[in-house]
Amino acid sequence: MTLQVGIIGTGMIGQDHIRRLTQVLSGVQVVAVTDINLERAQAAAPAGAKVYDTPHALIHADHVQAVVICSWGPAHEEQLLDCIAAGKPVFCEKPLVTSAEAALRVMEAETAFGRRLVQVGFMRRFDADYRRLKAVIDGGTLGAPLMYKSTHRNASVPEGLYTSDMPLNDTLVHDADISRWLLGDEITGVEVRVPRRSTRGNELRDPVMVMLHMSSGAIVDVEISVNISYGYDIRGEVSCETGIAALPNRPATVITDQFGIRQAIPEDWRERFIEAYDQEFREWIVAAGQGTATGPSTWDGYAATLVADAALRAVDSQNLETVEMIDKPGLYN
Ligand code: NAI
Ligand code: ISE
Repeated sequence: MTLQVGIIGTGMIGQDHIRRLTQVLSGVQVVAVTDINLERAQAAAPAGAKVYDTPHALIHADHVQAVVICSWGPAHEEQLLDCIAAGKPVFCEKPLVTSAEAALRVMEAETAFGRRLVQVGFMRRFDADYRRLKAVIDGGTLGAPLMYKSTHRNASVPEGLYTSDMPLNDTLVHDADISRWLLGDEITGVEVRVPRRSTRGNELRDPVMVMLHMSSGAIVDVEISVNISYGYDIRGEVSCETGIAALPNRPATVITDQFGIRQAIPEDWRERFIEAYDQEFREWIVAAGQGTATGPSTWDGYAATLVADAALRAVDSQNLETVEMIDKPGLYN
């Protein structure tokens, strides 16, 4: 069976997902696209796909069996609620939504529907290296995880479009989600420190150091730098009671020349996580074909949103800001 999907938002990641759904993966066909910029939607539409004027029209079109949301974060809530109202499985790029209240509204709609429909685009959970790292932690041979260091460096971000809140409410959500998943723990508090500012981002608050306090007592320290220039560098190292487990350096051709011996560094998230995004969609296609979702859920999107909110409070207060979650609905167990 071929899953017929509609894509909302045909910007950078929307185009990359269209490429993987049309040229890389099987069992799926992009049959519809839309964007507030209709010219961009027309240009990105693969052969045979219909361009819709609005997300609502795309979501409710009979030939669209499942939806992929790649629009900006503030647009996600309305589009998610519309997909749930239509009873259609939906893959939504991170962040799920941009406020805790909005996350609760999506959760309420999904729990009332009675079946998981929403999958959030936390692709690190599908990355083979992160999965191996988790298997070591879960295996217990190194004892309990005590500390985790999560390094998240972007070569650059679009000037003017990427604002000072975004390291904390757009970028940090990946580190928050992977920390909860790797350590099997919940985040209960957030601290933020702002070191000397990089001049490369002009007035942008960059870099930031974030400390995530976990319910077990473990502490996660996150470095976020978004204008580091040399490449997209993602690292992770877990300190356990009797040993350390870390992500490997990415395999890359070793170049030897007059500048020394070196390996290329990925340019951005598209390159670094290419296989993770492929695997994320492989698993989504199977689940959506069965009318549901897998992996990161609305609950996980809610948790990451609470952490972003707490981080924004913490950067102003310079205090430890607490994260308080509602009781987990049974749907997400
Ligand atoms: P972008 O700005 O390149 O593209 C967003 C597109 O959505 C634009 O074409 C815009 O016109 C369209 N759009 C915005 N609001 C809309 C609406 N209400 N209805 C229809 N179309 C609308 O942004 P980019 O980088 O592609 O990011 C899109 C989403 O993907 C964001 O939520 C972002 O956080 C997420 N993202 C996730 C990544 C990951 O690693 N998982 C990497 C990059 C982005
Ligand atoms: C972007 O939206 C992503 O999700 C990338 O994975 C992240 O590294 C980047 O900082 C975000 O802006």
